[in-house]
Amino acid sequence: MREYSPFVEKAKAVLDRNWTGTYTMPSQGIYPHQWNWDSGFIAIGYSHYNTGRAVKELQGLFSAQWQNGMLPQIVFNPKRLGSYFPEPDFWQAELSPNYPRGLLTSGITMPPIHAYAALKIYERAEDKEEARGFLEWIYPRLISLHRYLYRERDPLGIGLACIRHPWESGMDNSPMWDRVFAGWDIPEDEIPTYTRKDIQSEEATAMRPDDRSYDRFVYLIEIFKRHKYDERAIQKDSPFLIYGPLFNGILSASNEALIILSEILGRDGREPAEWYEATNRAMREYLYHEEHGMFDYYDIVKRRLVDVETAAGFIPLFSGSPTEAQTKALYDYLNSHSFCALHHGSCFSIPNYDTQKHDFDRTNYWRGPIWININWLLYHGLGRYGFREKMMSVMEDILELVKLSGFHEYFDPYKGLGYGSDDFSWTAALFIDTYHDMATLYGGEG
Ligand code: 2M8
Repeated sequence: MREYSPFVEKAKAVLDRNWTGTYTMPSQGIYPHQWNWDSGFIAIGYSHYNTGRAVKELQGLFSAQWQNGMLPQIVFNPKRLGSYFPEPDFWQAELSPNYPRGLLTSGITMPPIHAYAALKIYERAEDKEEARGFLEWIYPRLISLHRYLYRERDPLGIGLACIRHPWESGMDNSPMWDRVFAGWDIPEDEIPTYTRKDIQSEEATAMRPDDRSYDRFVYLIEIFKRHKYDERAIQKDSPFLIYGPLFNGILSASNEALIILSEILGRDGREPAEWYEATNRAMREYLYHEEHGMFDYYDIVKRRLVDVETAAGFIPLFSGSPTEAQTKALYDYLNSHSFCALHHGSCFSIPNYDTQKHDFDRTNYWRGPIWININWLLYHGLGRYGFREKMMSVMEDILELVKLSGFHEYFDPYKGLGYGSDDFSWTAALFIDTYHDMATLYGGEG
């Protein structure tokens, strides 16, 4: 453990550099605004040593919550406009009657890790009275977010929340979207003119989503605008409506956190308890892919599983959703050659996509590299089901990758090289959290 302790200070320095006074940028270059689930993970890192910042991080984000409860994917910093695409002029979120007046946001959401983060902030806060005040503030907002997801994002009424854009999944250009996009015939004139800001160099171009994917990303935004962000109208018209195991696994774990928050605050926790049961049941029933032995994405428009094997398919372990038989199958697959088995020796766990697939790409964004937030979710899931040795190896790899290559956005599963942005905030924040968890396991400082 001693070898990793200097990196805790380095991680804090990364977060200091990215802290703006009101929120933490995911990274200085490409992501200068506030991102939804990034802020949740970042707050979990801060919860170990700076409750004030953890609270501000979530308060800033929730101040931009829409009137229907939706928590936007991006809260734009007016002083930093110009370097990212798409920005508010493209989203035109003000077309929606639910838009938060006076603020600039995008028109989609992201995986709701925030109730989970709020609970961690409370548990680790030294001043419990003050932390309780924060919980009183955020609790109704969290309930309103989850209510929105169940009320407006479950077109089949089965207890799952759907996403209506790949960016809502957090995994922008994952191979699963190739399957979903297949067969879409978009007339050229329905794709608006736009200029990407994320591909300034050849290296970046090779590691970021391709233009064809971006055409589809912006095409979907055009549909949202056409319907003034009305969920029901979008659901009738859009070719992209997906129930997924990453979004719902996180939603479910946050429902579980809401049950505990309700107890802490002396509120009625029946609603989150019902959500928790319903979502777990629906994941087992609708998202489990028997032949793959893992969870999958469900395409609501095509009424079928997407048929893809990404690390997202293991995330329901995080929320305690799978049955015993499902858990066994999940573990066998997770700990196979496909996702870097224990004692394999020449890979880091856990690549984002089955390494044996023809379209696995170890350097391209969400098509194969290791992402620290996904591995953080997975080691918690493994721990929850008692897979201690595997859990420890995933934790060690998180610490080792950072020690080897720095606080990068994503990592090569074979060489451990760091790619994407350097000084990436959730890598730093979750390094801190993993370090503390590991220290606790070793019985040292925690
Ligand atoms: C990436 O996504 C943004 C769009 O949200 C982008 O590619 O421009 C993803 O890795 C996403 O999960 C992450 O939240 C965001 C900011 O770190 O970057």
